[in-house]
Amino acid sequence: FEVMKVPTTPFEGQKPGTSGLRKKVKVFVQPHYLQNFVQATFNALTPEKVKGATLVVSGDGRYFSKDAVQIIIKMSAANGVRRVWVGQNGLLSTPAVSAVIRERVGADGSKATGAFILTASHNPGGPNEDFGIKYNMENGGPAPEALTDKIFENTKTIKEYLIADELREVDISTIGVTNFSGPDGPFDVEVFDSASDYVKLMKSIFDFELIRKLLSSPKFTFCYDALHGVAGAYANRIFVEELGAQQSSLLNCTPKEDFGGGHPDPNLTYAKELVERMGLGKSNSGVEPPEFGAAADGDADRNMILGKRFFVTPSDSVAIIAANAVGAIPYFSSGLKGVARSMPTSAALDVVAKSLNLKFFEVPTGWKFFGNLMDAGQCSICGEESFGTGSDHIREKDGIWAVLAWLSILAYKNKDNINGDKLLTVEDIVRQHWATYGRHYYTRYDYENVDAGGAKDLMANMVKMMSSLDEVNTIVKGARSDVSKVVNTDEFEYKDPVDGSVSKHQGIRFLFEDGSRLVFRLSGTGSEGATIRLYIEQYEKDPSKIGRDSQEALAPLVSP
Ligand code: VG1
Ligand code: CO
Repeated sequence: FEVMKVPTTPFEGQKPGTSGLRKKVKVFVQPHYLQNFVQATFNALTPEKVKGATLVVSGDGRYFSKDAVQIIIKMSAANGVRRVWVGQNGLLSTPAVSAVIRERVGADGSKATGAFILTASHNPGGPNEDFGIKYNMENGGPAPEALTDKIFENTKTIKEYLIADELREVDISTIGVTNFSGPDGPFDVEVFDSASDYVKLMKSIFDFELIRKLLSSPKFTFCYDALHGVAGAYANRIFVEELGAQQSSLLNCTPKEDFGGGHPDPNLTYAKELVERMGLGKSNSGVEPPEFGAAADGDADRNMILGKRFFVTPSDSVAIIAANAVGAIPYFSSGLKGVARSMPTSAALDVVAKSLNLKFFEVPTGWKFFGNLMDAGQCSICGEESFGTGSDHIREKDGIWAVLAWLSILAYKNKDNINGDKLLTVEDIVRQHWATYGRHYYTRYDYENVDAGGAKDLMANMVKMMSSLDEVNTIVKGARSDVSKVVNTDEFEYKDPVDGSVSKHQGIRFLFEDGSRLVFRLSGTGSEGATIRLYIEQYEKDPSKIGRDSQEALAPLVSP
């Protein structure tokens, strides 16, 4: 093949957000738009690093992915990349990409040096919805801010990109290697099975035999909803083939380009079918709900855990996994190195860390901040309130891992009574946890698609207001007399303990005397306008008060 230099001009707004560049498909399909971003990334990585590289290119299979894979293959060839690895049909979950970078060894002994992940995660897909792209590094984790800043700078000055335009399209539906020959030597594209490497990794972490026993217990029933995202490509292999769950326990497990028209976000609002099935919906079908239910987002890095008629908050979930990991999960048998959560996530994990005497870290929102801690051997388990949970087995959050972690805890706690009359349930485990550690009532409000300028002004006004605690308390007390006093306000700032880098303006916090907390921050994953998030939390240690409905418990903090 030959290398073409294509002249181009910059596009505005190609700034990677919390997790890559996300825009409407209509924006991405403009001529040169994707190409500019990919070339800006190659340039940021520097030609020396790109030449001879082994790149993984795949994603959640959303609309425009297949075209994007071919474009990136052609640009990789032209930029001197040695080989590109593609999951069959362009499908790889975000956690699987991370696993492939870290674990997969090519037939010739090659290892991946990085990846383009094609996803807009939990955002809807289809011709009128979102597409996204992000770059992951050699450790399997998202590019750090230093690199994404450089990529953004490059997008503002880009003048040309390199592409092997005539390269014939690679059939990504068939496993195998395609060889090409370019000016710098050979270039290969290898299409491989999307699930094998990931399944192998999961089997090395968990006791599959133990989980299998739980799933075959007559008292245990299971349900998994992939919301038509890429998790479906793994659910069948893991839950049905490896662990013996029934095929009928899988909902929406065929990956679709538009996620069946739905919003592939695993929460009580969007995972409607699962929520109904678990007995948490409005209709009462009369059918007894399963004991355990879970869902994933489009790229399968998020998870929602449900028990029968019971919702586990993500902040509780990570705390409970951390409290039970040693013992229940073989990977952690020699203990936890430390734990971490994102700032807006509730302090349930802090209490566990304190009681188990574990190293603890609070980082800004976004998984990229956990990577350094993990690489430095300081953190084993971490999580975010936004349905993200994971560990240092990879450098992304991992939806299926979280489900396997919960199944492991259930299997372990029930192991001596697995065929008995009554199993310990998800709800039992959560209530026992609250009884031991206290309960963090928690909720989050999202004000979506508001005017971007207005949202910025609102945040700026709040920063101004913060300078006077008296003024803040007058407003708070004026609204509700039954909440405690604000004793501190700040804008969260993080200094990475490993590389010393500083991230500022990560959210505005109002900390109350009784440990309650209000946090405001602007979302960094939307594709249009702005989204303001408000996180509300209240700690209750009194065992007689831990069983309340969370909306009711939080009402004083929520209602003006
Ligand atoms: C949201 C969540 C954040 C998460 C991010 C990516 O970001 O709040 O916790 O890491 O999405 O998740 P933001 O900036 O919109 O609040 V995913 O599943 O998109 O990779
Ligand atoms: Co996601």
